[in-house]
Amino acid sequence: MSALSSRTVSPEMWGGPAARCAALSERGSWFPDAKFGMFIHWGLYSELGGCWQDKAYHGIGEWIQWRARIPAAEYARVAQRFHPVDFNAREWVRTVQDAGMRYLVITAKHHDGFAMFRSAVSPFNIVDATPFKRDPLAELAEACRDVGMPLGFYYSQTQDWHEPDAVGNEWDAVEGERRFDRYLEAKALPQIEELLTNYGDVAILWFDTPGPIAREDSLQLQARIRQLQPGCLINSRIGNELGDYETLGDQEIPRQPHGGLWETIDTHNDTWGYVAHDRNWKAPAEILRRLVQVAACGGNYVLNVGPDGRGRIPALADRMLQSVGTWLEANGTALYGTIPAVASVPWGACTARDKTLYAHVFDWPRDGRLLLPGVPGARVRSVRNLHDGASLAVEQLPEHIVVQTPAMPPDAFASVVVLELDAPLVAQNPRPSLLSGWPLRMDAANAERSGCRLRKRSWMEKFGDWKHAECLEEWEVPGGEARWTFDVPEAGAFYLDLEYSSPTEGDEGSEWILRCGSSETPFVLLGTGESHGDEANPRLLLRKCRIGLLEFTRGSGQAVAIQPKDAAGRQTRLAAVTLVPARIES
Ligand code: H79
Repeated sequence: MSALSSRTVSPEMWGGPAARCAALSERGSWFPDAKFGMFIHWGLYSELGGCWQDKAYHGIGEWIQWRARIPAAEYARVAQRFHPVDFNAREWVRTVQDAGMRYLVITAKHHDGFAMFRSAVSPFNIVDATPFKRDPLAELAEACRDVGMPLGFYYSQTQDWHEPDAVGNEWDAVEGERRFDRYLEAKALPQIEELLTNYGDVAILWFDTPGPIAREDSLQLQARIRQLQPGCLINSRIGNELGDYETLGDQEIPRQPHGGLWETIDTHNDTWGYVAHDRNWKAPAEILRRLVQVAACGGNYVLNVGPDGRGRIPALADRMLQSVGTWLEANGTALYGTIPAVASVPWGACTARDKTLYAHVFDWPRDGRLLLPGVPGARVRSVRNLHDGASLAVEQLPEHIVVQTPAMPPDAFASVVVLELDAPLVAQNPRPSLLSGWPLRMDAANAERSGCRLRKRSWMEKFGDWKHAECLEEWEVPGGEARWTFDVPEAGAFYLDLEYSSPTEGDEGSEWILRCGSSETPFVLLGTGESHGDEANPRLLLRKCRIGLLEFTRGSGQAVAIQPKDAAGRQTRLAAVTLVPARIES
């Protein structure tokens, strides 16, 4: 087993692609309905709060030992002052509940190797190495059990910077050969056994960064869990595609519906572990938008909280979570236990349950008309606001539905419009509609393409702060083309914007052809530059570029298509095209 090297690790380190739960009925029946969970990153790094020797580190705080190259023995001394006297398991669990979250996953051991639980396996644990001497996981397990909250444990199975035999610590000198099997047998497996034996029911064992872990090692971890707690779910980051459900990339919010059982994990600011100087909090409206977007794609949204070294959840985070919880208290019926409905609507997202369709409207229509894609095979019986129950007038056309909406949104964050159908929602018009008054964004993944490839790109902005985009790349010249087809229920004029990144050097950029109806128009895309700090994961500088104005007449199945005209376009990474209403009187 090789060590993680700073140049060879790609987001594949987060685990394989789809993982499936064969025994979902036994294990994970609660999981797809839960929709919203809390992640807690808490460890010795929380005591450091993103600072080491008066230097502030920006980005993910739980990596501070790695970034400051702190020798394991010196880092271990932080434990002597880790005394989280303000930790209160019941308060934390109440915070989880009040936020409307339905499960909790906490770091039992992160990459630093420090166990946040009583462990006979290694003295490098919170009970034996700190003045605190309590076992917070035991207290949390009890508090969760009392309210029926599923509790999961994060365990870093491959990286352990405290152990010479494990992966990740490349700064401390090691005598002799590194033997991963020795670490697995002597620490990881027995500590996982402790977690599965001493804390009652464990809902999830949450692994991370499998990296180079061998299949037999992942299999051994899986077997031990199945033997001790057959009801425990395992996430895909166990490695080797052995998980019961898939965890997407860190901070990855999908844009398209995604099959199987899965979750997205997200940070509230730009770190998982507490960083005192990170003030980049997502506001409640943004958290809700991300939560609803994930649910509308069929997954769970797990939002992280990083308590500080005293065991306090940052006050701002706490207040914002309460706002989220207040919204869910009123609107949760439109979220919990729902299934995905429409992939993409300009004003928000849709979920469904049986014969009910929920439209989560984040951007309230200004013209009093909310347009939804059609629901083939079903009639709309009635429409109402979830907020006040007021019924709304509706017109059902073959390709879309028009709901008459009041001038003001009933809810400040997102108003839910409830459509009752006469039959369960089975399918929806898969083609997007170009609606007057709304921009229509069409992603790379939704293009019909030839002579180019769809690739998922992930890169870091601040350290450990991941961004993701699916892009059309490797254009053939000639021959490359991407085409998007949509319906136009009402004639109108729209700007075409492209979102792309291109490393092209020089001032000329690349020349392209836009096809729309019978017209063919050349246009140019300037180079945006790209940062190549990490060859495998270049930092994309996505830029929006306005190509020009297009006029559409009414009619279904219309298209825009683009083709590179010269070789300079080959390297372009195209993320999306957006048609933006120009609001020109006809
Ligand atoms: O626990 C949180 C992160 O600490 C953890 N996953 C979430 C839930 C995580 N560990 N690693 N990563 C995420 C990916 C990080 C990769 C990198 Fe690197 C760190 C890229 C550059 C620095 C690995 C180490 C690759 C090069 C050096």
